[in-house]
Amino acid sequence: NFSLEGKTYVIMGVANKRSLAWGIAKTLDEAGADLIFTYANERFEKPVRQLAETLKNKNSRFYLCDVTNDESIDQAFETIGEDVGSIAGLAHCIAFADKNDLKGEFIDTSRDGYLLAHNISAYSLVAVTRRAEKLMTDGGKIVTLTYLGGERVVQNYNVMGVAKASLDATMKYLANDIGKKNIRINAISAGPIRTLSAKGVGDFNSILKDIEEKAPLRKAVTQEDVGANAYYLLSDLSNGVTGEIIHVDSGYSILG
Ligand code: 0WD
Repeated sequence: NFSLEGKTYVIMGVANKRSLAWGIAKTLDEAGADLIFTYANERFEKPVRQLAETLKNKNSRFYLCDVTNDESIDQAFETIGEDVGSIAGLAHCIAFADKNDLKGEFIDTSRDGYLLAHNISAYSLVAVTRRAEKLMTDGGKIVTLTYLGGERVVQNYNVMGVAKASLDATMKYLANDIGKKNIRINAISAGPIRTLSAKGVGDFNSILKDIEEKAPLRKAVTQEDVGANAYYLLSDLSNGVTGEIIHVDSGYSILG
């Protein structure tokens, strides 16, 4: 039974219709899930609500959750607990770095820029998982989004690559902690997709062109590809898999 009917999932990081989080939301909606959206800032509430109106399931819920603020995360997950009780899974699709740190040389990264990128892009997974696991009373599944720039040097990705390396290790240590509660956590390492966040990465077009020309599948991946793999990781289809990084990148990462 591949249906997610009667199961509630929290989706964090929908900024607009191009967001990878939105690709995940659409796939889970197709499978019948109930969705909860969190947004970082009041100004995202309206666009996220408008997007959610286009889903099949009209019962989505919306909560403010700024992952840089512990009280905001507490408040969000306490309210979610009161409103829905138990959740089946969570998609963490959040990252941020100062635009100035996503070009030029990594060596010039400031202390503040380094800490900001790690705070929002890596520590947030710890902070969120600690609150969310309490709501996963019948086991659970968590997925986060990472990128190849955390495994090897990708031009311009700079401090975000170092934050993704931290995110990858964070995901594995969390897997070890929450596994005994039958909660699994995995990462999707997505190939480049044009989103709001991607706009911040210097010379993003040439990263995209490279995958279209050289990756085994000779094409860029889509929001739908990420959604389908997230469905796998957020459902019982992936039972037995935790602490894993799945590359949804047309095979690009196998190239030397
Ligand atoms: O090529 C790509 N687009 C790839 C993205 C390739 C591989 C990985 N990823 C990752 C990103 O690093 C990120 O972790 O996917 C995740 C989602 O990114 P996205 O879908 O590419 O980008 P976007 O649509 O901009 O969503 C990121 C969102 C933010 O949007 P804004 O407009 O605020 O930058 O992350 C959220 C926010 O919704 N976010 C926060 N959420 C809570 N608290 C915070 C915060 N403080 N800051 C950013």
